[in-house]
Amino acid sequence: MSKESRGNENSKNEQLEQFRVKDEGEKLTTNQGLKMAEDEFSLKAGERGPTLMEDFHFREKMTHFDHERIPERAVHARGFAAHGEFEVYQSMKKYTKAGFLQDPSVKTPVFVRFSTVAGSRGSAETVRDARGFATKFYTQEGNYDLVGNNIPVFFIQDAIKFPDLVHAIKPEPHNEMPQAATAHDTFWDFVANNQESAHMVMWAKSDRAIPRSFRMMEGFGVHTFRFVNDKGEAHFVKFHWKPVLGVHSLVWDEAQKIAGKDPDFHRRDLWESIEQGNYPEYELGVQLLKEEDEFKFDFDILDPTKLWPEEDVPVMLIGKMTLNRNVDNVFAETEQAAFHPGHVVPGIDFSNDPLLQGRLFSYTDTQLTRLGGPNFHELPINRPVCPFHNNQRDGFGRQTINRGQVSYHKNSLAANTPAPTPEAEGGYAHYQEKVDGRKVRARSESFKDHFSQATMFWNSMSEPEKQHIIQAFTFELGKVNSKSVRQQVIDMFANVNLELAATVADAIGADAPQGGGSKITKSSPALSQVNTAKKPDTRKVGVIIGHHYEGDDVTSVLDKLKKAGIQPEIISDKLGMIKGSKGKELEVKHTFLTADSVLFDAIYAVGGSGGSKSFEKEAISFIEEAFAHYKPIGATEEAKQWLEASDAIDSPGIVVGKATGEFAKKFVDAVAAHRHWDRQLT
Ligand code: HDD
Repeated sequence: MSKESRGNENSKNEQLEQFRVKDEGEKLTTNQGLKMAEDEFSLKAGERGPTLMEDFHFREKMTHFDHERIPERAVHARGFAAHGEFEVYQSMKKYTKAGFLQDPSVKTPVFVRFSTVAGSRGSAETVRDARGFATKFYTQEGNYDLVGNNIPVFFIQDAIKFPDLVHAIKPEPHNEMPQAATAHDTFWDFVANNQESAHMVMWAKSDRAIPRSFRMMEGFGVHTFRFVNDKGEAHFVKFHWKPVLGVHSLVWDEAQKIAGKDPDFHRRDLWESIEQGNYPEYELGVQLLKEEDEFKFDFDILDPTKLWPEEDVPVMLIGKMTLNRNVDNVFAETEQAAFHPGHVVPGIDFSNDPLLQGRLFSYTDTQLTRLGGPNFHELPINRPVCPFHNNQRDGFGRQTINRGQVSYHKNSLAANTPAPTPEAEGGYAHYQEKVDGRKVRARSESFKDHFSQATMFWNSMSEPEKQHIIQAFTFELGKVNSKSVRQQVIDMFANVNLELAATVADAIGADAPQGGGSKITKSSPALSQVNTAKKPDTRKVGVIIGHHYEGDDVTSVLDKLKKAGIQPEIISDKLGMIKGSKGKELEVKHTFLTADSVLFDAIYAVGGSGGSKSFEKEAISFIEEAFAHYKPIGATEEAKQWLEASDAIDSPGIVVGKATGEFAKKFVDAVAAHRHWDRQLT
C-alpha cells in the first residue's frame, strides 16, 4: 500500500484546510460577498430618524447574531479539545483487523475532547466530577470514536436509567442550583436509591474527580467491547489511556479556589502545553479476554459498574497518542464535534452491556437537536478522511452535492452503486454472536453485587487517599439538607467500609451505621495514584522575588529547573524587570494580584522584599497555602524567614539552601513527587 492510500497523520489537517478562512486584512462584505461602505450605522430616515426595513445589512448581521447559540450538550457541556495523532506499537492483527491498529509506520489523525459531565458550558473546570475523554480516530476505514471517561466504571447498569441519573445530578429544577456539583439532595437521593452507583461514587469522591490536568488523567472505554480478527475470532476488550506524565490530582480546597481564580484552569493548561510544544501523550492499553473466559470472574464482564483488576487481566500497551495542535476555532471544531460510541471500524464490535447498547441510540439522536439536523457528519470536524457514499439525501444544511439520477438501492441505472463491500474485502459485518432469550425487562442476577468492587477500590487506596474520600463524603453530605437522605447514604456505604461510613456519620451528625461491613479484602494496587509515574516535566513553579533582591544568583537554579522540564514563573509586587545581585535580569510574569498560590505546583521563595511588610505578607500567604496543599516549597536562606513565619519548615517537600546545583536537584525531586502527603499539618 502506498503511504497516500494508507492515509497519513496530516490527512485531517489537510481536509480542514479547505474550510479555513482568514478574515484579517480582507474587505468587509455581507454573506453575499457585497462590499459594504459602512458598518457602524444602521440605515435611517434622517440622522435622528427610525431605522429602515430596507437595511439588508443590518438585518443579515442581526439575524445571524440572534441565532449564534446552539443547545449545549445535555451532559459534558463544558469541554476542550485538541488535535493529534495515534500510532500503534506493533501490529494487533492477531486480535483485530482494525486498519489503524496494524502498521506501526502509520500515524492516524485524532481529535480529543475532554469535558466535565454535570456543569453547563460556562461552568468552572476544577469541580468535583468525572471527566469525559472522547477520542475520534480519523482512520482510512472511517471514523472510530472511543467515547470514554477518566473513571473506568459507571453509575448505572442500564441505559434506560440515564435520564434519571442526569436529572438527579444536574442543578435541581426548582431553583437551578447547585451548578456543576453533586453536593446536593437529589444526587445523593439517587445514589441511595440506586445502589448500583456505589462503585462509581467511590471513584467520584476520590482524587480522580479533581484531576490536576487533562494531561494527567487516565481514560477508560468503560464497557467491554470486542476485537475481531480477520479469521472472525473475537476477544473481549477493555480500553485504557495511560498518561505518560502519570495520574495526579488537586486537593479539594485548592480545586474550589481555582474554580474562582481561573475557571479555565484545565483548558488553559492544555492549550498552553500544546502551544509550548509540551505535547500531551497517552499510551493506549487494552485488556484482552478470550471469549471462553467470559464467566471466569466473580462479576459479570457485561456489567459497566465493574472493572477488570489489572493484576488479574494485565493491560497491554499497544500504542501512543500525542496531542500536538490546538484548534483554530473552538465553536467550529470543539463545539460541533459529534462523538458516538457506535462509530466503529471493522475489527471493533460491541458487547451486550445494556449501558452500551442504549448509548448506541442516544448519541446520534442528541446531535439532531444540538447540531440542527441529520447532516452533522458533513461539518468539517466530523467528516471522515476517507470517501463516504450512500443514498442518504437532503435535510437541513446539506452541503454535499450528490450528482446523478439515482439515490436508492437496489438499482440498475447506476449498476447498483454505491455498492456494499463484502466482509472479506473490508466491509463492516457485525460479529455473529449467538443470542437466545425471552423478551424481559429485567436485570441479570449476575449484576447484583454492588459493593465488592467498591470495597476493593477503598482497600486499594493509600491512607491520604482514604482521608480524601472521607472528606469528600463529609463535604458533599454536609450540603445535603434531607437528614433521611444523609442517613440512607451512611447506611449504604457501610456495605463498602464501616470505618468510612462511621467517620462520615460522626462528622455530619448522622447515626452510626447499624449493620454493614464488608468481608472483601482484595485490593488492586493499580488503582492507587501512589503507584503512578512521577515526573517534574511541565510543572509550574511560582518564583517569589522582589525588586530589591541582592542574594545569590538564582538564575542558575532557574536554568536547572527549566532543564528538568519545569516552568518557573516570576511573581513579584510589580511587573517589570528585576535585577539580580550579579546583574542578571529576570522578567516578572505575575503580580501578587494576578497570580495565586493555587495556580502553581510549587513555590520557590527567593527574597528581595526590601523590608516591605506588605510584600512579606503576600509571600507568606503564598507559602502558607502551598504548604497546606502539600506542595513542594524551595527557599533561599534569605527567604527562610518567610517559611518560619508560615510554620512551613522542616517538613517533607521543603528544600532550603543556597542557590546551588545540589539545591536545584533536591527541589526538582520534590517537585516531581507532586505532593508531600506525609507532611504534618497542625
Ligand atoms: Fe455519554 C456525551 C461518555 C453513558 C448519552 N458521553 C458524552 C461525552 C462523553 C461521554 C465523554 C462527551 C462527548 C463529547 O465530548 O462530545 N457517556 C460516557 C461514558 C458513559 C456514558 C463513558 C458510560 C460508560 N451517555 C451515557 C449513556 C447515555 C449517554 C448511558 C444515554 C443512554 N452522552 C450521552 C449524550 C451525550 C453524551 C446525551 C451528550 C452530548 C453528546 O452525547 O453528544 O447523548
